[in-house]
Order: sequence, then structure tokens, then C-alpha cells
Amino acid sequence: VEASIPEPQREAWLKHKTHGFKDKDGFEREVVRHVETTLARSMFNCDESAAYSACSLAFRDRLILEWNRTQQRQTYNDSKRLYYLSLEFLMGRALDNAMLNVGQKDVAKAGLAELGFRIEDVIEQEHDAALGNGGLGRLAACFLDSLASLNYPAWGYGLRYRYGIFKQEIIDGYQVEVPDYWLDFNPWEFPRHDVTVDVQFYGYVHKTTDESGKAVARWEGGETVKAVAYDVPIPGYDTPTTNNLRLWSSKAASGEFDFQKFNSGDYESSVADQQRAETISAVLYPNDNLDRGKELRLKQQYFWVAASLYDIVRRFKKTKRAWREFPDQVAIQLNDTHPTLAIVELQRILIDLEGLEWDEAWNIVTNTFGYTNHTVLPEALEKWSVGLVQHLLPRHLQIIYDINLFFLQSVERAFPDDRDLLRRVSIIEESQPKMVRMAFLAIVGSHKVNGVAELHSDLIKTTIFKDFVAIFGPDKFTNVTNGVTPRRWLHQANPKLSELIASKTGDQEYLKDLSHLNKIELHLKDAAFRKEWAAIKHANKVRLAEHIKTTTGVEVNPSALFDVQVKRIHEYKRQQMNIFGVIHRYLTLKSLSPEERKKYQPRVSIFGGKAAPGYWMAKQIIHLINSVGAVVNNDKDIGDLLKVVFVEDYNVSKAEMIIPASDISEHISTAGTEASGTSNMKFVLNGGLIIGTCDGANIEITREIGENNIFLFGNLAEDVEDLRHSHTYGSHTIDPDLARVFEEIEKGTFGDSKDFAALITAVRDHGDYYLVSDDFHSYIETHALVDEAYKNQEEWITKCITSVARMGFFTSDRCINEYADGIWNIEPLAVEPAS
Ligand code: HBZ
Repeated sequence: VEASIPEPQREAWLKHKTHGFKDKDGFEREVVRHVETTLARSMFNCDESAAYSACSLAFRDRLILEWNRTQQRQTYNDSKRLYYLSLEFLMGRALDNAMLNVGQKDVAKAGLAELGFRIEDVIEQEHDAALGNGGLGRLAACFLDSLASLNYPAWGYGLRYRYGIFKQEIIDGYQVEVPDYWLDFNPWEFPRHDVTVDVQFYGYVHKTTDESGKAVARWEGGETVKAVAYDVPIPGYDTPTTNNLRLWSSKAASGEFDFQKFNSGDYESSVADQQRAETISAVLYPNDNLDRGKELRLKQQYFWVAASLYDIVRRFKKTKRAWREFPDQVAIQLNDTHPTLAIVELQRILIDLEGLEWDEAWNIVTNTFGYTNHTVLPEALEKWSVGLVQHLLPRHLQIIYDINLFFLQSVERAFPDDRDLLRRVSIIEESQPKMVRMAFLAIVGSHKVNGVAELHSDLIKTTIFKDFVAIFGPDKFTNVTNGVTPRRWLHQANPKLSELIASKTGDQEYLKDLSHLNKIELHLKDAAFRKEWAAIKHANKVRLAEHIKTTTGVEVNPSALFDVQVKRIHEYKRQQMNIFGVIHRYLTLKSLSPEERKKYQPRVSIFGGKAAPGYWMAKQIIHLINSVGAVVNNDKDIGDLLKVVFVEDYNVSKAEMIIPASDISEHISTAGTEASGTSNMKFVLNGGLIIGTCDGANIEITREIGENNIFLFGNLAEDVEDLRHSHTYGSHTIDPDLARVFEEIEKGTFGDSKDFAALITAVRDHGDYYLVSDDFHSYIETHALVDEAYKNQEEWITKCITSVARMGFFTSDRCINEYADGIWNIEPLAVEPAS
């Protein structure tokens, strides 16, 4: 407001208002201008990478205009906003999405062709924005797409890591991690050097009294780091709404302190301070579903939370409303427990800086926050040692103790004789050392807690958060089943299938209302449609086969059944069971006569996914997969009947190519361990079937598409505990088919058996925690059913089309509307048509 242009001068501004390109000519003009000026190149040295840069800049210019208008509209309208706090946003590429959402992809395609480029090659130039590990980070990205597409006033807040998830190379069958430096050229971000926040660490708490004699706490001393905002525009589909993702980058705060050092000749140590500050946002922690308790990670969390809350509070204060109206203006969603310190930080701002009474402040806090849980795995539940929190955030620790005290007092009043309950629900775990249980803090400080699929939401209520259901009542706990954006995961990833669907549903409305997919079921018997459907799947498989050939040298037959498991490597996801199953198949094939073999369904087993660098067992699984591939793929007896491929460096862009090429995909976690899964939804949406356990969203997918259209197997979640108990205390016999697989590995068929010993002993001698042996027989039998079903191609295609038709529920648009109604209490902001 202060920097606004005075009325008399505004005419000149309006006269020269920027509009961005409108047609092919305009687009080409912008591309050439960016090549020749922004990039300082010419037509004599414009390669595909420069064409990508210039094309992106042309689209970026258009996005910015709508982005500014959206922000003005939302500020003027002054309605409640959602802030989505996530340490991860796994965005993937932006250009194709920007072209689709701005609605000028055809113009760009024609324009680029006239300038000498194929649009597909230009799109391929972009480096993925890979600021996430897996499902949790990609979910945040799908949510941003839906929030903008549905016109919700919403911002994302995250960290601008200099290094995203590492790039995976496979060397001699082992994973090697290479840093992912992705910021060399990033046209999609806007540094806001004027938007900064000073964030404090360490120091001590000074207890004193204010003028009125009231006791106050002051957090003093310690060190300060500067947070600088980088903004990323998030365009909605078929709407001018363009929301903002704000990522914070850390910098040394250039206070007098540094200058003193500098002047006193201590230049080196002042540079070292600078680098230490920049370390905070340097790298994404590459662990999924594992908590390691590292100090730098806690620093990242507080740095990001403090900067985001300062920004949110600053925006609220501009409206000059009373504090009690804060929850009517602001909803904050915690994507897992990583941002839980935001609860403490808001309470601190309200009581220490704004002078509110504890109860009034706490009421505001709890009405503002919602918490989403993504896992029940004990090793993934965040805990921070009291000593570390005390050292880094002394005032926050005091507030945590007060929150806990008041909470436990209320529990004691409600359950007077239950000492053990107090111990169980305490935010402070009385262990050695004492720990802060972040999930408990998140529950106590939020008004809603949700799981991400029905089974998962039920499980958290009956297991890890059971006591809290008794304390707060069941209504505080709810389910919002995950979803995925059909714009990226159908239209962009599978343009031919999208086009075919549009031709049968009449238009592209299904990209806005995915329930329209059900119209294709009417065409189930349409022979031309079915033929076209099959041809598209085949073409997608050919494309993947080409990628496999160029990256691994392995030739696979696109007519074989493509069996895909791509996701982070984890024992609970059971890639080890998959590769044991592949070995079983190999042994079966070897035992057959050449004549019998010919009757077998040819298969390609495709794996992909990263192992956390410190997760040794996961790395052994990758090694076994590659070692089996090396033997099987070169066995002349086997030929095309079985190939085993590990696709290096699985990421969002690879997913966009691999998922549309799948016939069957594997979602085979031990029942009760995979909170939801989201790739399961993407695979079915792209006309592939699933082999899976009764876990996560597989269950709801089955309910929607029908149990004839999915291959379910294995033990149920309710039986897992007893089975584990029997492994330890009863007699544990290994499934005979699996024992045969182990025997072959131990013979050295796939290389030095010592390399794989741990994978075998985990099942045979260490209690088989993930129930690989218990489920193995059912798994193998179900794969045989898949083979049979695939041989009847007509039946198979019927299953695929029927499934796609019934997948409408799994759009992230439905999911976001549920959060908006049930948790955030926000409304879409109606938009006038694009100018
Ligand atoms: O969140 C995943 C769940 O495993 C998956 O079932 C679910 O579909 C998805 C979205 O709800 N969880 C993760 O991806 N978790 C992480 O990546 C993670 C990252 C850092 C952590 C802990 C977990 O400290």
C-alpha cells in the first residue's frame, strides 16, 4: 500500500499494461525476444535447452499476470485462506502443466514447430523439481493443483532446498547417490528479496514483568538466520486462479555482529557463519517413513515454521481484526508432524509478543490447526529429545511443558483414577532421554486429525491414537481418502487415452469432474473403442520399452505382460517379496520342457524406486533385483518369457512415462502398513490393473471398481499381530516355494549368496516381521490368476475400461473439497472470466 502509485500517474500505467501473448505469432515473438535478450543467444546457437528456457519464460510471463490478479482478488475479498504447511512439494516438471492450465498448448506446439522445435523434446529438457521423497510430497503437489483449479484461496509453505531428493545411479547393481543440484536455471520461481523474516535459534529465556506487573517471558540471545521468500506460481486448470507456493531459503542475517567480525579482520569466520546459515535450507532429508532425530532437521523445521507463521500473522494483522477472528481468517494444515512446532510458535506469538492470556491464545491456536497423519509405522513417528529442543528453542520447550501440563490436568479431571493413561498420552515421554512426541502435540493442538484412507483412519483410532479418541471423542478424528490430479496423471501423462476418453464423454469436462469418466462404460462393447484403447496401451508400452533399451540395454517385448512396482524401496512395501516371486517364476520356467514353456505368459518385471541412503536392507533389495536381472535376462532358455528390469532414478517424470505403460502394478504392502498409496490410483486411472493386499486405498479402489477387476491376496490387517506373535513364540515354518527360492539364492545362482543373506534371514530367522512367508503362497497363486486373465485379452480390456470408468472418486478435487468442508471451512472464490 505504501509503495502504491498516486492516482494522477496511474493513467500511464494503465496505458502500458502488460498482457502476455495471445496467439501463435505473439507466442513466437515472446520466444524470440527471450532467446535474444533474456538468454543473450540467437538463432545460431539456440538449442533445445534454450528453446525450453524461452518457452517457459513466455508462459511464466502469462502466469504472473494472473497470479498478481488472483492475489489482489483474494486480498480484496478478505475471505478465509488455507495455508498448507509441508516440508515436501514433489512438483515434477512445470512447463507442460503451465501450458495445459493456461490453455495455450496448441499455440505453443504450432509456434515451436515454426521455430524449428518439437514440443515434446522441449518439454523433456526440464529438470524435475524434486523437493520430496515420495507419496507425501507428491500428495502436497496434487493438492496445490486442485486448490487452484477449484478456486480456493490457498498458499503452500515449504523450504527451498538447494538439493532435492538425490539422483539415483545404479553401478554394478548397487544404488549410488548423486546430488540433485536443480537451481541452475529455474524460471518458475521469483525471489522476493524484500520479503524476509529473521528467525532466532538458541539463547535463553528471561522471565520478567511488564508495566502492569504481569509475568512475561522474553526469549533473548542466541543467533539469527534470515529467511528469504521465493514464490512459485500455481496455476489452476481452466480458471484464471493462480495461487502461490512460498518456499523459504536461509541466509546469514547481516547484522552488526558480522560486520564486527569483518572489521576485526575475522573474514574467514564471517564467511563460515554465512555458510552455516545457508546450510539450513541446503538439502532435503532423503528418508521416507523414518525419523532420525538430527539437529539440522529440527532447525529446518523451526526455520520454515517460524518464517511461515510470521508471514501469515503479518498478513492477518494488516486486516486490523481482533485476534479472536484469526481462526475465521486462517486455516493451517500440518502435512504430517513435520510442522508441529507451528502450534507452539503461534501460542508463543500470541502470549509473549501479543500479550494474550493463555486460554484465549490456546483457543485460537487449536481452532486454527488441522493435522494429517500419513503413517502408523513406529519408526516414522517423530520424537525430539527434550535436551535438543531445550538447547535450540528454550522458550518453545517451556510452552510445550505448559501445553502438556494443562492437557494432563484436563485428562486427570475426566479420568481421575487412571495414572497409566496420563503416562501413555503425555506429550513428554518419560524415557531416557526424555522425548517430545510430536504426533501427540499435533493432536492436542489441532481441532481435526485425519488419516489418508479409510482403513488407515480406522487404524489410527484403534491403535496409536486410541487413548486420544477416548479423551477428545471420536469426532475429532476423521478420514479424507487421498486423491490424485487427473490433469497431470491422466491428461498430461497419457494424452492419447485422455483424447479417447474425451471423444466418448463428449468433452474434457471429466478433467474438472472426474465422475464423468463413468460415461465410458456405455461404450464397453464398442469394438472400435476397445481396439483404440488397446492400441494406446501398446504404444505406451513401446515407449517404455525404448526407454528401457536405451538406459539398461535390455530388450523387452512390448507384447509381454508389463508387471510394474515403482515406489520408494522399503521392507514394508515388500519389493523383496516381488523379487522372490520373480525367482520362483524363473525356477518354474527352467523346470519346464521347451514345449510346456511356450504356453507360459511372457512377462516383464519392472522395478523402480530409491532407497534411503542409510537404509542398508533396502539397498540389498535393489542389488538382488539387479542380480536376478543379470542372470534371467541372459538365459537363452528363457528369452522373452521373463525379463527383469530396474529403472534407474524413478521420479515424477519417469512415473508419467511408466504408469501409462503398465498392465499390472504391485501394491503389496503388509496389510495395515501402507497408509493409503496414491500410485495405485494413478495406475488404474491409466488403464492398468492391480495386484495388491487389502491395505490402504486398495480397499476403497476395490469397492469402487468391483472385486472382479482387482487381484487381491494375502492376510488381512486384523490378523497381522497374531501372525507376528506366532512367528516369535510358536513354530515358524517357511512356505515351501519360498524355501526353494532361498535355496537357489544360497546356491549362488544370482552371485555371491553372502550379499543376500540378510534378506533371507530376516524372513527365516528374525521373525519375518513383514509376513513375506505368510503371504507368499497366496501371492504366487494370484500371479497365476493374472497370467490366465491376461491371456483372455477381451476380458482383460473389459476389466481395464470398467475400472477407469469407476475411478472418479480418486481425484484430488474430491479430496480437497472434503478438507475444505470438513476441516478448513473455506469457500472457493468465484472468478470473473479471464481478461
Ligand atoms: O504418504 C506416504 C504414505 O506412505 C503413503 O501410504 C501415502 O499414500 C502418502 C500420502 O498420504 N508417506 C510418505 O510418503 N512419507 C514420507 O515421505 C516421509 C518423509 C519424511 C518423513 C517421514 C515420512 O520424516
